[in-house]
Amino acid sequence: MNIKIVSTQPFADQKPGTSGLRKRVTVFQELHYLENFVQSIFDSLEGYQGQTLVVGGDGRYYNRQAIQTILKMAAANEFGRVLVGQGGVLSTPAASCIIRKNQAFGGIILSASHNPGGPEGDFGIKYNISNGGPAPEKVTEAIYARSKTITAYRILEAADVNLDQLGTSQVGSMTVQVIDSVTDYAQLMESLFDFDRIHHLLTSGSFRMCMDSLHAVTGPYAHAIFEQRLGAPAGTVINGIPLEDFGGGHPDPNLVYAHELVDILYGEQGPDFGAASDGDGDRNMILGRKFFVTPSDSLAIIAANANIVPGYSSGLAGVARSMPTSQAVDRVAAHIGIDCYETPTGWKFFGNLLDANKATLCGEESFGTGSNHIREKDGLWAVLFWLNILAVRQQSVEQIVQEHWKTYGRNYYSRHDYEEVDTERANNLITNLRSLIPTLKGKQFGRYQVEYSDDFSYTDPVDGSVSQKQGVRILFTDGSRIVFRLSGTGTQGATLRLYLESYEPDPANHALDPQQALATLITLSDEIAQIHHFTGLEKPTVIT
Ligand code: VG1
Ligand code: CO
Repeated sequence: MNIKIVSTQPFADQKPGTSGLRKRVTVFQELHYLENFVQSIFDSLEGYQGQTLVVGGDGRYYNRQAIQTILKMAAANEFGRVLVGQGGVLSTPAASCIIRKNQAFGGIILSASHNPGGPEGDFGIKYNISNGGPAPEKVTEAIYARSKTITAYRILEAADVNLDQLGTSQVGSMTVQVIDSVTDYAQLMESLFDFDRIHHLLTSGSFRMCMDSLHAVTGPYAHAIFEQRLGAPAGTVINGIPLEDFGGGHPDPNLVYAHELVDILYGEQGPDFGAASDGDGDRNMILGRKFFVTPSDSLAIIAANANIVPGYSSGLAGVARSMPTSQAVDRVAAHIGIDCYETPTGWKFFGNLLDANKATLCGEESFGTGSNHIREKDGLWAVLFWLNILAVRQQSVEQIVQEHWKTYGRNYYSRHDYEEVDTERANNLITNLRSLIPTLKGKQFGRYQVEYSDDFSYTDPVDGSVSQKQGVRILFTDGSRIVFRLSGTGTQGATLRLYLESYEPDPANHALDPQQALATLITLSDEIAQIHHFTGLEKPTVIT
């Protein structure tokens, strides 16, 4: 067995963002770049020798090469066993499921999620801990600190592993097990939802659905679950063959990028239900016929209907949402009488709440929903949750949402993204906003009066860790909010995200277009933050 100790120099830019380290593929291909980061992960961990590591990715370009390197480095660093998805493929939720099921020490997930792939696209790498969830900040900070001082990495000289063949092989003294990417995950889904009832719905002839996998990782999972197990007709899953470059598309399930699905659902005689998922399968978009469900509403509706879904019928311990996510779920929590937690953006902040059984359901406005079944958000889980609700309630998606608004009121919501802004200009905008915070309280802007403003800071109720500067929020006396933060997942310049929310209790006013309902707040946001002035952009690049 020949372990090489390779000398290297640190890279200054290996700071994990909202969800792991994301860079252009070409950056990851630089000499030692991937190896440095992987060794920095291992160097930040303790007691993994002889233990199990789960490895898999969303199948994007460079996935296979990266996995071969990681296997040889894991062997040289004395892991005992690696479980790797067939073809190197594991959706993010499946990886989380497999870490938990096998009591693995942790996992490495290769994905840049919804960012485009291919040789000119993005790549990413993320470490998940033994609970199956993204490493918390103290771990990602340790990895970053290590990456700045690293001088060498360890790698075994060995032949590549055949990732396509199920079964066990050796890399030095480490065992590599190539496992089916879908089986464990599909079993978990079957344990949570009423598959018989959903099967009946999908085979009744009166209900049609369309699932768009956007040429990304959920294709095989969706085929196995919806078409094979639940009886939906062949062709229900579209764009279901994962491609290394996602067919040149943007594997982001929203009204802008999943336009093929949107056209189908908004076309004549469209299906009753439509859904899409992202590059690594943790996001979801839910559509009814000619009807879009915002992710924030979806979370609230899932919470309100959890009692009719087998895996959740014994009640929810609590719910959690990221700070920018709309307060629709808060109203449901108050109604049921359970706690609602507000966390910074990124799934890593939900882990402790789920582990401590303080929250059962979690969600983000960015098309992410999930529960304590794993420790990641889960795209197909959300689709199945909706199917279960539809199968029991026998109403349309639109009817279910309208009834929800009638009961709880409607939280109009939208996110405006300003992408590829010059980093310095974006930082200046935020610095300027922060300096305004002390002056805002009580100020009147037309019909809006500022009740409160701050730069969101979160103290984890379980371990007491504090995360500061998580977004500038301005709350108004009528419950409306605007929130500003910079993205932590982009790879080019900076992305400013503006989150807008206003609450409308009166059902007579529930049929507005959100951009219209939020128009005054949109103008106000520019007035306060001078978005146009600082970014140089006339209007947002993406509105969701
Ligand atoms: C974005 C979303 C955030 C999500 C993160 C990872 O982060 O806003 O809610 O958790 O992506 O999602 P940011 O920092 O760019 O706003 V995924 O599907 O990339 O793992
Ligand atoms: Co994702």
